[in-house]
Amino acid sequence: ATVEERLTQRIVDGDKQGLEDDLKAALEQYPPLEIINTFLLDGMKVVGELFGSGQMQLPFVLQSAETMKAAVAFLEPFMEKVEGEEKGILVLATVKGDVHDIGKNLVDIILTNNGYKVVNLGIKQPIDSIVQAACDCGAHAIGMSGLLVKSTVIMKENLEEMRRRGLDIPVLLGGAALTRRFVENDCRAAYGHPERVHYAKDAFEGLKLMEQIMA
Ligand code: B1M
Repeated sequence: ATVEERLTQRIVDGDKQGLEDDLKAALEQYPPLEIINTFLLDGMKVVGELFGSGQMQLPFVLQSAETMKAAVAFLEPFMEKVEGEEKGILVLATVKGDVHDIGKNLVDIILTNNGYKVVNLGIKQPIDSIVQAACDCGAHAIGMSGLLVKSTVIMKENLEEMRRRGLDIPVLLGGAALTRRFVENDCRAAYGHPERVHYAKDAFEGLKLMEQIMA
């Protein structure tokens, strides 16, 4: 198999043995983010399909996730970083009840490498903690991630709560279960400032939106 195929298969199999050697070989041909976005995420897609159709059990999904995290951690130091003044502050969290954090952490890495300060609160964060952190650090935006269908409902409730508190801070929403339509119809209507609620399909769109917010 080619190095590209091996990397995808390593994510599917949750196989870390020799992972770094394959990543090093791939780095000779591709920039680190391309390795993540193509070969590694292709593997996660397969894992999602196998799990969704009952052909893969949860402990193996966890192993795949750990392999993905190890790969991202290995590649991180090889990524290009923008030097200079801090461009803005984002408070970032996976919402209450949700443990998925690979996508959220990619958003953190990409924004941090592009000059933003990211206050990454971690997983299962209730809205109180998110709002508190945003106030404490003077955030320019709040980013919420969530992969479960349940989490999309939580995001909407969070926006309702923020509206009750009279907040007007811009919000980025992302995660596999979200759709642009749900964000633009339901989530926007829940917030006092609909035009400040944004859907980010992927981490790069998150960066683009942050640049727009700070412009
Ligand atoms: Co879970 N899981 N999982 N899981 N898991 C999904 C999400 C699922 C779709 C799998 C499936 O059934 N096919 C399904 C959800 C179904 C639903 O809600 N309808 C599911 C389920 C059911 C569950 C459990 C309930 C299983 C159980 O316990 N019976 C459980 C939930 C626990 C909980 O949260 N309370 C569970 C647990 C787990 C593991 C712990 C084993 C593991 C997570 C490990 C971890 O994250 N540390 C896991 C994994 C790995 C997955 C899949 C296979 C892969 C997720 C992933 O990391 N993708 C996933 C399948 C899928 O998503 N189709 C699945 C790669 C990642 C880069 O993508 O996070 O979408 P993603 O991020 C993207 C964009 O969405 C975007 O940028 C990234 C790309 O650049 N993005 C943002 C994300 N957040 C953003 C925020 C932004 C901007 C962009 O700004 C703020």
